[in-house]
Amino acid sequence: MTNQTIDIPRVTAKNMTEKEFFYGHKACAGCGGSVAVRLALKVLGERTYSALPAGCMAAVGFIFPQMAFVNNSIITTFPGVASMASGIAAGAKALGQKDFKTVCFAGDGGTADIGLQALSGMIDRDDDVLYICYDNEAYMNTGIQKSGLTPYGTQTTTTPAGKNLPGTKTNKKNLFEIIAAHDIKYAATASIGYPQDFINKVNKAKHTKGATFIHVYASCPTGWGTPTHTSIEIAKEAVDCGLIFLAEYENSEFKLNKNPKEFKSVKEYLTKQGRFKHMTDEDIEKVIQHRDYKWERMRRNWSTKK
Ligand SMILES: Cc1ncc(C[n+]2csc(CCOP(=O)(O)OP(=O)(O)O)c2C)c(N)n1
Ligand code: SF4
Ligand SMILES: [Mg+2]
Repeated sequence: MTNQTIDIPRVTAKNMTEKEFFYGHKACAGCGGSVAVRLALKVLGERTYSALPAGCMAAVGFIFPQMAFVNNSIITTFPGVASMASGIAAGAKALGQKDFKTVCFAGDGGTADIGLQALSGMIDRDDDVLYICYDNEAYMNTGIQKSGLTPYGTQTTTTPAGKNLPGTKTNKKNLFEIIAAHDIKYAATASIGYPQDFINKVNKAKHTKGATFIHVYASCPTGWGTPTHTSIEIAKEAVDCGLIFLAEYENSEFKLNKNPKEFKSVKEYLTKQGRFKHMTDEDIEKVIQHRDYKWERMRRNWSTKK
């Protein structure tokens, strides 16, 4: 589908509003999901309706009477965030409202597993909603269970690791390409470790009429077993070692935004996280092989132009 976004005013840390729309929440120190929500709302502005399914951002943001969202926000059913957001966008339009944006903030479980059907419908109808999936690679709010976006090797409470137990045995679902397969107007991957890139993508989606999607990698010190002060660094390292990629899908084409000549060490990235501590060199080699397979395919088929 063609996307006709032209001359979008650039938003940076320097010219971004000083207003806050998500603060006073009860997220753990170093929570990457809360960074993603905060930054996205600063780009989208106060005339934004947010819809959140069950998950950490809903749990930490709606503790009555200490509501953390300044803009209009609602907790939705777990599988229905995208359809509720479609309804909000349609309702506001029917009331004659203009210059508003509707956004979903949903976790990896809420997006790649439980909410996928409603999300697919929202994109198919090209409803005017931006859907942001903050990916902390497990169902964190209920105590770290494996989701469809938990990567190979990860220890979770439903995929334990031990002498005879390997942790998660499957690879992450290829969510970005599942979304792109709908021929959506605009979709992107991002990481809180590359905040300007994330801001640019939210800004592009803000100025795109119709369904848009951003999959943002968001660290979770509690579920990952990482020090709270390393959340941004570790989300950057995930990209630098090639396990997470920065890309866009627009005008029916895939584009790699970052195509490094050399990757940083996967082993270093994995071994500093409690959730991967049990992994053997052989396990790590499997992760590297899968990364290389994916990158070979992306580099062959996707645009790498700046
Ligand atoms: C229909 C339904 N099933 C299960 C739950 C329990 N539940 C609440 S939050 C949550 C975890 C959500 O995980 P994710 O979407 O990845 O978001 P995160 O908590 O990691 O931010 C689960 C399983 C629920 N509230 N509703
Ligand atoms: S458990 Fe993880 S995702 Fe949830 S609030 Fe804490 S750091 Fe954030
Ligand atoms: Mg999650």
